[in-house]
Amino acid sequence: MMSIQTLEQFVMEQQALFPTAKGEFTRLLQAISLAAKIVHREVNKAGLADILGKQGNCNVQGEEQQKLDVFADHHFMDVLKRGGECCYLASEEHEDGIELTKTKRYHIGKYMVYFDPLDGSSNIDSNVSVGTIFSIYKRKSAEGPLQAEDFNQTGREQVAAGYVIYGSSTMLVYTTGRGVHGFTLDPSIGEFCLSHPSLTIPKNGRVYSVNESNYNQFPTAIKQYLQYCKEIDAETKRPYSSRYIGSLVADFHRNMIQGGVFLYPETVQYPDGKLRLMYECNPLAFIAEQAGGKASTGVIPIMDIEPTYLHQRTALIIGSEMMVDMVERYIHEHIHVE
Ligand code: P6P
Repeated sequence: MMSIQTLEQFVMEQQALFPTAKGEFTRLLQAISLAAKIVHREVNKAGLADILGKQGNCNVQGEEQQKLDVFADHHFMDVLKRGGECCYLASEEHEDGIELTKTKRYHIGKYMVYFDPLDGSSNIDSNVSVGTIFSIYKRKSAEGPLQAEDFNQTGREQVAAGYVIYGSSTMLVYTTGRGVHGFTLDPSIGEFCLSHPSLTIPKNGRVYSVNESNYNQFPTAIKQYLQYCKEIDAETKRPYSSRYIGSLVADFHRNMIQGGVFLYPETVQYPDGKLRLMYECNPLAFIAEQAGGKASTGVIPIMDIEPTYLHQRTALIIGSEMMVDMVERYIHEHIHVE
């Protein structure tokens, strides 16, 4: 009989490895886990409760807010504010981050959390998997107002990152730089249980994920790579399979499990790429690299990008190491041909 290890037990065991730890990170992850369970409950009954459809407002991205977007944002903000471990919260749904000065413990929380509360929410009404993505930093400045050095931290300085996928089952996948671990929610006991210890992404794969409708807008090197994917070659098991859900967490998670590469390159509409650095690309890049995969713009590693703006965008090529390498090779050769 398989023994059950909950997320809480797992994190406490990890904390025990650091005798000086005071449990702040454990409490932070418990808060994230609680918000994820609350969102899970609403996502799973969205079709029943009056929570489907559009909120009628637009978020700072100019995107129509889905009711579940607003619901998820509210609950992640609420549990993280009340948890007392954070000094700064930034959400895709708000133009500016929120600096938390005093917490109920009258000390300044040491963590900065950037999150996309419900990524892929435009898919909710069609019952497609959606997700939450979070990225965690430690403040660098001493107590007092946060400084530029706190906001300029690259993805390399994340202390933790993770995502929740609300799909056929609800999973929380996270890393603290010591491998990637996946937990599946067991609603019957209300706990995330360890189901994918030490998750690794296959070094190679046969799946590529891209919105092909943007083909004519892609850089030439990307077009050439997509042609490569379609060529018939038994030795390299091509043509590959094209799989695109249009929900980043769902596309990324499938490639984590099966192997594959996800591409959202620059387009005419999104000359810097569509996806957001701080709360989509950096956290998934941290997870990908910790799982033995790779994440880049096609030219530089995602986690080396210098942050300049909370909602800045970037091109994203992420997944199996050998597949990302191949995309980078096409881009590198093309840059040197032009
Ligand atoms: P497109 C969803 O809106 C999202 O932010 C990601 O979840 C997804 O990968 C991407 O946009 C899809 O964008 O332009 O292909 O619809």
